[in-house]
Amino acid sequence: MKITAADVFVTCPGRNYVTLKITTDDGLVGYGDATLNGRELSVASYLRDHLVPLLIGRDAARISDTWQYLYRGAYWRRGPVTMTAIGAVDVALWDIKGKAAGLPVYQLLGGAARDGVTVYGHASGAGIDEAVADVARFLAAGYRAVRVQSSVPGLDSTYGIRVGGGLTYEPAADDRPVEDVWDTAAYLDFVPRLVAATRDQLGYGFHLLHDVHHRLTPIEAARLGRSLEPYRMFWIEDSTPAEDQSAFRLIRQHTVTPLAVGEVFNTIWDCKDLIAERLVDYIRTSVPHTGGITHTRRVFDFADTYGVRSGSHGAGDISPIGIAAALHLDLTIPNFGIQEYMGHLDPAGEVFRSGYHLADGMLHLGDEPGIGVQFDEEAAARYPYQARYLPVNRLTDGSMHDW
Ligand code: CS2
Ligand code: MG
Repeated sequence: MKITAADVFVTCPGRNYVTLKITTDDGLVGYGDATLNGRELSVASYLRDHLVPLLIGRDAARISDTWQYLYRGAYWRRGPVTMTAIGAVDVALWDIKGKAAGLPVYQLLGGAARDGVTVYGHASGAGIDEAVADVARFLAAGYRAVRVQSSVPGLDSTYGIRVGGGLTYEPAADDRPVEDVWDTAAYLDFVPRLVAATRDQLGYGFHLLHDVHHRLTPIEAARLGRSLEPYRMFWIEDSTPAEDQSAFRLIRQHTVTPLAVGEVFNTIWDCKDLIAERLVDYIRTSVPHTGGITHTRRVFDFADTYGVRSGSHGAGDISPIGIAAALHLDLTIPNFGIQEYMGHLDPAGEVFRSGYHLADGMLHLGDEPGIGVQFDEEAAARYPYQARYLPVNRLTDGSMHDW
């Protein structure tokens, strides 16, 4: 089963996605998600210019060897671009292996360990009333877990708030990011009120989550965690800039609110201390950005040793191929925690046809062999790449702030 071709597609059906297609000499094709929000073309180039020539002629069945070859062989290990590119190759090869075996990938990973994959949805609003009403809408749709975000009073814009019926938080296409203004004091005063109102009005019969987007100092995060303790959060996410693992030691000393981090990590080396010291409760690395199924499985297995559960990142900038790949892993691991699920904008359904579906607050995979997502090249060509960026943050005095 030799690899005869590997092609990279960049498409923007509502937002940008990068897809790798690997073809073998016996006619099988496998797909991997190579999307890295705001840096899509870097991964496309890494694949086209550096990995595709190495893949041609390799045995598609040797997933583990190919992973090691690409990781160790680069010399410049790790980093989001490298690991997303390796992840796309890995998932495409798992897709091929499943198709060759006539089995969904989760069967190759040991079979289902649960009936479905519990997901959390993204509720948001321009203020408390709108946000609480949006949480209620998710609960009425059967979700068992909901993340709540709201515009912060006094700030012109707050990232993570849905505009209209849209499923994207990034501003319209532009060649540079918009600049938001951030005020930590206003945020810290507001969030406990948002969470209290959500619990007061909707009760405790569901899991409630909140994403801080890496914007606090350790002691501010500790204060937030403590102030939310009465409301039994499922987690607070990314409370401090994630590259400083030692920050979590301080947060941990002050609060029993569960902590989650990991969407910007890309290898086990980014989180091994957090896990081994039990500084977080959920590790949110994602299959596409963490070297694919092969490496993300190692992260989750290691986490299980320390009682840390998975919490896979699943924002809309992960394509349906990346989401499906995560679901195959979620379904099989012992320490599954929760899967984020934001969904995709309408035109994405013309390009990607996924076999998974949502029922009772869980995502369920179909029976198709492999990863189970079809990619339509002609539809993809109708939606060319558009430059789009996440916003950046400045404080009220004009200083750059963490985003
Ligand atoms: C967020 C994302 O889903 C999340 O938890 O943090 O919206 C994140 O900002 C984007 O995926 C970044 O590309
Ligand atoms: Mg997040």
